Amino acid sequence: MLIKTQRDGFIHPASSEITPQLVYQGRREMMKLMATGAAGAAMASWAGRQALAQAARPGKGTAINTVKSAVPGAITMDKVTEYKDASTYNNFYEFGTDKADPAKNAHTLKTTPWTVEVDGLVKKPAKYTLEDLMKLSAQEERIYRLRCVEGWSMVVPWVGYSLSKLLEKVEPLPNAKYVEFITQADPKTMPFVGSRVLDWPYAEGLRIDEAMHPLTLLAFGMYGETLPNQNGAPVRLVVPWKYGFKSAKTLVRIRFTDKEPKTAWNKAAANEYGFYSNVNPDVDHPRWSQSTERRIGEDGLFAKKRKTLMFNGYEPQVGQLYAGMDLKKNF
Ligand SMILES: Nc1nc2c(c(=O)[nH]1)N[C@H]1C(S)=C(S)[C@@H](COP(=O)(O)O)O[C@H]1N2
Ligand SMILES: [Mo]
Repeated sequence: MLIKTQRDGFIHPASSEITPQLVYQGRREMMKLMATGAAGAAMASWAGRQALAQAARPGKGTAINTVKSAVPGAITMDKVTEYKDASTYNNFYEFGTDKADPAKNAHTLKTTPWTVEVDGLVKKPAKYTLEDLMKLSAQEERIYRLRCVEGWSMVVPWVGYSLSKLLEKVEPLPNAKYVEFITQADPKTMPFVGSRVLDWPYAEGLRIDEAMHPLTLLAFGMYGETLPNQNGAPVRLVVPWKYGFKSAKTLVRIRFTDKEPKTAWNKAAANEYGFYSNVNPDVDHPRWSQSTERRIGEDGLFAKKRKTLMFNGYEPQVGQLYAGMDLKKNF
């Protein structure tokens, strides 16, 4: 009980003072816990990591006020990846295929004005300005693991809210079964749109129950600030139990459909990238194993040390979505 109170009592302060105040507050929370003797090692490290995540703020983006997420599984105890690693080692093919390319090239992305259209099989199709979209629900901080199909993973304090908050607003029709995510494809501001690696726009899809799952995050920021361009500004998806490519960046349209949407990587190589793409250590990529991963900034550049977990460790939260399915066939 005490631990719950302590956690819930951890509220982010407003804007300009975030860094020093949170570092201080994180420490104070820890001290209080130690003093009462109620601090499990886990709780102490949770507070510590909150402080760490905030201390890593770069101070370049605009601060976003957040509340701590109450969604089960939304805060992992893993050590938060350094901001500098999470923002310089990226996949964002619109800006090049090298991991260092997006951080170098994405400054040309134009994020204002920005609108996101939500339509298809819904009663109330709508078009949101970014500002309206950001205000639709309270911005939460969630610390998620994200695992790339290529074998690296990161732990990022994302800022956003459950995608379901948006999807409910448009009132999906009974025949809507899937949600398609369509991203920006502007050759004027995205130098590699038009390259033959992928079909543009980069598109993704989820089954409706996956899209509505509270862990599926519509993200506007990370590390307490607006997203840097290379991480998918101004708005992206984060689906923590699936391989990273499902987490589409620069969203412009969300469409409800009755058929499984075509997805960019599945179109590029259907035998390598299935529709579900749940993180699964037992299903190898045709060209490499998926049983281990390398945590960026932690395990050394060439070491692959960590065992990959089923559903990226989110099995307690999402396992039941796939009850009775053959996950080797539906990879
Ligand atoms: N529009 C778009 N979204 C994308 C990609 C992309 O190339 N274009 N790459 C995906 C892949 S493969 C991964 S692993 C994650 C990486 O997110 P990060 O750079 O924020 O870590 O973004 C995903 N979203
Ligand atoms: Mo990826």
